[in-house]
Amino acid sequence: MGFTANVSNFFYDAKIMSWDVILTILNLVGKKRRIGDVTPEGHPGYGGHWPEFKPPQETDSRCSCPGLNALANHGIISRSGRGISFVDLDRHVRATYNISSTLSSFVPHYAARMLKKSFNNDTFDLEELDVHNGIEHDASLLRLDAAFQPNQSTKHVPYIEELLSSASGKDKDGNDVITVKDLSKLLGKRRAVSRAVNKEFTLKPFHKLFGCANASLLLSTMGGRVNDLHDFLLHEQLPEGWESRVRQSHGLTLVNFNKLALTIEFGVREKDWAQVAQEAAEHQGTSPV
Ligand code: HEM
Ligand SMILES: *[C@@H]1O[C@H](CO)[C@@H](O)[C@H](O)[C@H]1NC(C)=O
Ligand SMILES: *[C@@H]1O[C@H](CO)[C@@H](O)[C@H](O)[C@H]1NC(C)=O
Ligand SMILES: CC(=O)N[C@H]1CO[C@H](CO)[C@@H](O)[C@@H]1O
Ligand SMILES: CC(=O)N[C@H]1CO[C@H](CO)[C@@H](O)[C@@H]1O
Repeated sequence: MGFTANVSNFFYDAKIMSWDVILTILNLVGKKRRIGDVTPEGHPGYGGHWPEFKPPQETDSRCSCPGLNALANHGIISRSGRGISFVDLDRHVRATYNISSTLSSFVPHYAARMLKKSFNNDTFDLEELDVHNGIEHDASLLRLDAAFQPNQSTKHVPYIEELLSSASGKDKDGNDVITVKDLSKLLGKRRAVSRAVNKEFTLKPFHKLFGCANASLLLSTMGGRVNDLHDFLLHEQLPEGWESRVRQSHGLTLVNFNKLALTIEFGVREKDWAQVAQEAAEHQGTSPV
């Protein structure tokens, strides 16, 4: 990337970060939205009515991210998952999940840079996001490592079921809820096992944080609720009547999002899983991962 692009990226980042701090403070003083009044009027999903869910066709493009696949499965972005503009992605991620304008703009900008495309003018297909060690990385919660499953839109159902059944919390109605601790524990296990069984394993600190960042979205936007996560992770579907659990008036900011991600990261104890990892490596000859 040229010098001008770097300079313009720098100013973009600085602007976004300062604005994000302001939004975080405004969220502290602002009133939370009423339950049932989170998805903005005029946007798909208003009043809990999401456009029809249709599972993807063979030829549709999907990626490793359940949040984006769900947008395509409901036709909020193109159902084919192709020709999506970064600008539309920003807008729809923001309104569907009630993500702050700073976070919803930052991530697609990051993706556009990764793909060497223009945020304002270009489009992409969902599968393009799965460049290994671009954003997509090893030791994920929902997918096998790319070395074992090159097609990262393929869900690894046993991982998802393990995540859903790991929920140790309860909400006030007694429903199962996934907690920060549950996520730290499972990420520790994924890292230890992947490191032991995957010869091509890589996980830079920055990708560790990405993993936690994405995991944290399960807690913030989905409230960790297992009933909702069942549809969201296994079918990449927004449950009927669902709305984002983020109710702050300016949406989930980068500051809050990173704070939660770091809390998860600090709880990760890869060492606790040494035994499990060793056994997985020993069994590798006889069964897949
Ligand atoms: C704004 C644009 C977004 C982009 C470009 C994006 C991209 C990605 C990518 C490339 C991955 C794969 C990372 C890996 O290898 O584990 C991923 C994972 C994930 N994303 Fe997104 N995502 C976006 C928004 C969202 C939103 C709004 C949610 C809301 C729920 C979400 C939830 C997740 C989850 C739960 C994972 C799985 C993490 C794991 O398996 O460990 N994403 N995302
Ligand atoms: C994007 O398109 C606009 C006009 O549509 C043009 O002025 C601008 O230079 C383009 N930007 C890039 C980065 O290609
Ligand atoms: C990738 O996997 C998905 C879901 O498992 C499937 O629908 C799609 O056709 C696969 N894509 C390729 C290129 O094999
Ligand atoms: C960033 C964003 O879109 N925030 C929205 C969160 O939800 C409330 C309620 O609809 C909206 O007013 C905010 O604009
Ligand atoms: C919305 C969001 O922040 N998604 C993150 C998912 O994880 C990738 C890397 O794994 C990040 O780049 C995205 O920002």
